[in-house]
Amino acid sequence: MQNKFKHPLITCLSLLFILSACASLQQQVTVSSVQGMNMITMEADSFKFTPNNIKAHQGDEIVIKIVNIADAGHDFTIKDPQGRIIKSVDLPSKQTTEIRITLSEAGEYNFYCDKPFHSSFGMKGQIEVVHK
Ligand SMILES: [Cu+2]
Repeated sequence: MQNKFKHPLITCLSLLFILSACASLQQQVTVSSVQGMNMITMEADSFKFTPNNIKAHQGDEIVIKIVNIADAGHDFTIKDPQGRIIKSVDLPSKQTTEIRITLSEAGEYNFYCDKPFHSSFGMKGQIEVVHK
């Protein structure tokens, strides 16, 4: 009984490992100023965010406009450099959601989709916040 259970679990874990290895960071994109607003447009799909590697400046309030092109609902959750969740927003299928975040600290803000297993499939990324 235990052996029967072990094999599918190992197969599943290996698959997750392979998938997460695919989820590498894309080329870094810097938040740009559009009519005085620090904007970034992002695409959410099953299972990735594009871009997933963003650079911004400390103290700035940024607007992330996320277009969920997938047939499935997703989520955008972001943590500050201390690992505290500062925002968690639903991204309904085929809709555009705008998220405002103030980047008060320098460091790495990690974001991900909090739906089960989506982040291990690659739905994650980072905002690197640097001093002005
Ligand atoms: Cu998702």
